[in-house]
Amino acid sequence: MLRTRRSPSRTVHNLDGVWDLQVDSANVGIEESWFAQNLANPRPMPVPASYNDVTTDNELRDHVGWVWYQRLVYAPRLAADDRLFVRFGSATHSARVWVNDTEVAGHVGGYLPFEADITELVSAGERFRLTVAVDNRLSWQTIPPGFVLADALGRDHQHYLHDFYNYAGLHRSVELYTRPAVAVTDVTIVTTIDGTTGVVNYTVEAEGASEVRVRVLDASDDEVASATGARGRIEVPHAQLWAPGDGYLYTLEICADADVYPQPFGIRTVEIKDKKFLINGKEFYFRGYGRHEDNLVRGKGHDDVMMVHDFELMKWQGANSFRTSHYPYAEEVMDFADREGVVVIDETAAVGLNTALWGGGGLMGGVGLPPTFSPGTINDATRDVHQAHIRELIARDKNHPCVAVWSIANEPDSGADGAREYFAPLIQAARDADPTRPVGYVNVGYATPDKERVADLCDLVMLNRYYGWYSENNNLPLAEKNLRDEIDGWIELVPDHPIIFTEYGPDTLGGLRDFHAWPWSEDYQVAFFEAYHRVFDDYPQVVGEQMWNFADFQTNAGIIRVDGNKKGMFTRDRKPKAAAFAVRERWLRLRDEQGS
Ligand code: GCB
Repeated sequence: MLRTRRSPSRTVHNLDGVWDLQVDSANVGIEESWFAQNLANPRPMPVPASYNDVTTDNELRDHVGWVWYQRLVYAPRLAADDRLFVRFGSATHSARVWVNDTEVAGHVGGYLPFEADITELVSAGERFRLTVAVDNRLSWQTIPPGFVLADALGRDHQHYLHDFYNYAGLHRSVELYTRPAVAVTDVTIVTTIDGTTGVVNYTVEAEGASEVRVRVLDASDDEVASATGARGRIEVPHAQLWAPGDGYLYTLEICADADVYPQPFGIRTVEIKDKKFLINGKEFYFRGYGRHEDNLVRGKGHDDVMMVHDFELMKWQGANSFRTSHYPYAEEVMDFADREGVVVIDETAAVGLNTALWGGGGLMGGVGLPPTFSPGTINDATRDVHQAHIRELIARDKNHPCVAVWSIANEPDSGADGAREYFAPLIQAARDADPTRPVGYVNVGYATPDKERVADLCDLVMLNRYYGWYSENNNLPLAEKNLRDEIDGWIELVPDHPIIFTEYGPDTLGGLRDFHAWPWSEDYQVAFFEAYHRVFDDYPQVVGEQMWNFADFQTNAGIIRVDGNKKGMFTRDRKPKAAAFAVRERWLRLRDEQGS
């Protein structure tokens, strides 16, 4: 889906601000047509934000089910033949939308945009009532999965199989936008490099347009090439490439009859060759983090201030990449990564397809669950939802030069019966949607090479490992040995696959120092990373290190989490722990040695 962009033929009206919100305590709002009038008992709620931490009300924070957002909106005046759309950056996890009394949109999946054409339902210059019901429930047929169980008091609880708080609400901007009736509705740009020439292959969708013209504008807005037709190949002589640390962007300005749509893009290639990860034909080593969209008070609400600050911290540390663990991030973040030249492993929201990890022990709040892939858990219907989600993600993010890899899941039960049958069609779906980027999934610690059933279908191995934390705690020498042994196993299993470590790190209480570098101290985190990095440096097959996590983040309640997960190199309010400085030294050195 195209991002909203202003142009001579398009306007964008931002609807962010303080909306009305009402909790649907008994989940009866739809039956009772709450959309048909002003909410009876609303409270103020900022958009974008998670609603959970904004107030002091437990009922709202822990609510399972629907909440209702509402506001009045002036309908803008339209030029002749223009269409008016309402667009949501996301609604977590599912939503239904009404304009006055008419339902105009519904969407399932909490991290991707959706929109509706509302032209016929509103009158220019008059106000209409915009109502959005948002449901935070997860089931075995949602991505991510979860299940709701009532306790002995009859109160519903949402259980989920992932280690971050189930923040919900309108996390991203809500916009009205206008565009001509005949308009650009999609564009796909694929670039290659031929000597010093950038080759831009493009395909535009603009149903009903009698003429499509495109111009390539450089970063100074000067035209450097042009073409006509809905698809074509354009050569940009002496192209300035998009590269890690150098986010040079061109714009493909598309004119389809009266519509003008500017699509930024970068000229670059990504590929895996001879076990190396190449960007523009040059070896690339990933330095960075798994992250979360997570902040004080606003939860997962997008915030430009925090976004720019986080990128500043990443740059300060010498990072060149991150993974959108464990869901698609806001479009603003992807745009900014393009602009800053930060390389992204773009991940779906398929986290927690793993009852073995979450159902058993009890440490993570397990309640005893059936096998991961079974008719009553992750089944064919889940796979269909997962597949649709992969397609939606790639449709949204395909033109971002920052995106170097598709990660189609985090820590699924990849050694279990049914895993290969589940994943083979999904990996194929990702390849069909985008034949140009490597595809993989992120492997869980216990799905070691002897158990693994999916890795050979992928282009690379991505590993989350916690030797020295969840196992071999306080025994880094043994952790180091086991890590080496396991890498040897992967090299034997999939000798052509490069390996990226997508998670590794211990929980660390900011401010706790210890002469003996015990677990939970800042000193242990420093020693832990030193051990892992020593290992990585010995294996040319390892082409990246993304530690866990950029910053501390909120999780579900549980006996191994104290106000959240503390594996950040920065605290939740972005103060550096000792490891932030130690790793900075390494990453700046690697940056100098590796050139990006
Ligand atoms: C993992 C998960 C991540 C958790 C992390 C941890 O393997 O992918 O979501 O937060 O471990 O800290 O346990």
